[in-house]
Amino acid sequence: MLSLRMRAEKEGKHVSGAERLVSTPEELHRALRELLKRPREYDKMFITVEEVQSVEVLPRALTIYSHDFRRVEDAHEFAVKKLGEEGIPEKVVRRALELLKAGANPKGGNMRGAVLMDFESGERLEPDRERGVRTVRMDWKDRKGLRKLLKERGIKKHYTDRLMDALVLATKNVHCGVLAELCWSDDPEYTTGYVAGKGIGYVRIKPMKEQGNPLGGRVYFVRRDRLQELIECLESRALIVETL
Ligand code: PML
Repeated sequence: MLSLRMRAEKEGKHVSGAERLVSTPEELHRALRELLKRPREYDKMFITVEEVQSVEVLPRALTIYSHDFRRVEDAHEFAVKKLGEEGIPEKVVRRALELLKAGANPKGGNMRGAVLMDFESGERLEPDRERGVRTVRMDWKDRKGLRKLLKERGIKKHYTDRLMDALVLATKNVHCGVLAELCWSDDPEYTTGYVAGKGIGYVRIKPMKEQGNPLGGRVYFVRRDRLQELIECLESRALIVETL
């Protein structure tokens, strides 16, 4: 199996990233064409194709829920409540919200990967604060079949790769031992974000930011012990999720 990864930059800043696992040359070409079209604007793109030896298979993804609010403030309060249900203290969630609002990269703007946040103290634990930690090497077994399933369940009228990419990523995170996650997009036009965890599932929340705002990213709430094992799982182990 091959891992295909894309990330794009504009003026030195991360703008887009995506990931696929493929088994045949045809799938590789199809996925490559799709990922090349993904970033709206960029001046540099990196494509990595890499052989992966062993792949774990997970039967189901996290369950999807969706909630819409009128104001960003209300959406954020709801995120605090849901992450509280997953055992993340309010003050830690508020710290994470402030971090993503301000841009978590110490050099300004977005990070390429995620913040690792100690779920008890709110301390940042990722070894590199510009790069963060990237969850890679995960994909769906059958993307076509998922379109149908999503439609049937009335969760999403139209399948989007963005939703499916985020869901498979959040599912891998929980599988690796991330306690909970907070995310919204760095795409200025996309205001839906989510919180996720083993108990609460994948909870889509809109709007997590104002339209036109280019800041976004991910915070993973983690236990500080066994950090190296967690990072190794997120960045190195390959995972296929079978269905919703
Ligand atoms: C991203 O752009 O990578 C983050 C997308 C988060 C929300 C996806 C969704 O559920 O629509």
